[in-house]
Amino acid sequence: MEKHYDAVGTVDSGGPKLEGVRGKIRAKVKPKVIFCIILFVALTKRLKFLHKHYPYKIRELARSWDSKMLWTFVFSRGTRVFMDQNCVMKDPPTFQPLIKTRPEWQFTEADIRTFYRDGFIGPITLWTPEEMVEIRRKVDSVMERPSKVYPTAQNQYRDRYIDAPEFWEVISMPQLNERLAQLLGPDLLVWRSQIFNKKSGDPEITWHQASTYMAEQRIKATLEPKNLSELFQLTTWIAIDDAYYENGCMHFLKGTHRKMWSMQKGGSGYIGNPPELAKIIGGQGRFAKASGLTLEVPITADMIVPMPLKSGQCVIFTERCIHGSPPNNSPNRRFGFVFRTIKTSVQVYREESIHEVTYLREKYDLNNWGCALLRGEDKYHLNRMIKPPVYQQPELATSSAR
Ligand SMILES: O=C(O)CCC(=O)C(=O)O
Ligand SMILES: [Fe+2]
Repeated sequence: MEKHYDAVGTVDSGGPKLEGVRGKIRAKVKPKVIFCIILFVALTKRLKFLHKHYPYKIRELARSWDSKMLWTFVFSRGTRVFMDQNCVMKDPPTFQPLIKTRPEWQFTEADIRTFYRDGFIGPITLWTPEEMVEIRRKVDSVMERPSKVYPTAQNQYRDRYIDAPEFWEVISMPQLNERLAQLLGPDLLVWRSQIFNKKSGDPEITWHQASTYMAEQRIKATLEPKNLSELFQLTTWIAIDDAYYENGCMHFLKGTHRKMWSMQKGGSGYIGNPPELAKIIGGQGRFAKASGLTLEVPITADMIVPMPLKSGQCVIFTERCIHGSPPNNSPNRRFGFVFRTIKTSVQVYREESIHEVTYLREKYDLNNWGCALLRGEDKYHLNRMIKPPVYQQPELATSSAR
């Protein structure tokens, strides 16, 4: 075999001119190939014992990036990338709800199965329109106060569960955490809350997904679960106002949570020729413009699930399920209150004092940040904790609405 190769090489050499070209190519390619080989060897998990001696960025890369992520990036010459940790989401051993609760909050086995099939569950009714008048007033009042969590940040609405008792009151309602516990287990932490106030005329939020929120720092996972392939995090999206198509309600691509999809640099926000709605959400809105990347997911009409919500309803989903929302073409705001929950075995922001969200060019000083115990017990003690703020007038009785 080797002899044949040599012979072909000699016969096909094409004379001194071609040899010269080959030499030039070899001279150019070799250092790159050698660099890649060294990088792969250095980052391989087999050399884990050495990783602690690497410079910070290489060390974190070795920890969060697997070989598929590295190969994809290097062999596409940086045009394709995994923006989050490559992993699969497996079904649990049983679809039985993980806790028993009051009948009006209890999911059935079929509900849990549907959640694992689709990646989300909703709409779920939490509060009546009458109860929402007071909740809306309280949530809006927080928006008028500056944040004590990140006083110097441009975004004053992030993680206000830490300083705003009105937010904690909403998040900690049993009709919410009893449902989350059926999917995630009895011990729960809140690690982030956000406001998605899409005003009239605001653009779409383009298709995206996350597993460990690695996209925020690119090389380092934000969440570190014990097992990447099980469910460890859930997002709850609560409609403070009605959310419907014209004001840009949430949309999901059902079933896309099973794996993390690679992304290509630039592009139009979608691949191929998907239905018009997929193109609208794929558009050039905030997320796409900021990251300049397109998810390599072929979208068909049957995958797209709109999630219009009445004020007081919510949807619970895994952030791994691709989601996004069209522009707000209505005269009204579309106000979503979002919080993110993890199992107590997940570590957040390991060794970080400033958290960077690279695609938004935002930085958060974590000095006042901490997780809050939402339910159960924290047996792991992996995270810095805060004592949730208590609202002084607990007159907001839990609703019996489903
Ligand atoms: O509010 C939206 O349209 C998007 C929200 C979202 O991406 C999230 O909650 O993870
Ligand atoms: Fe999201």
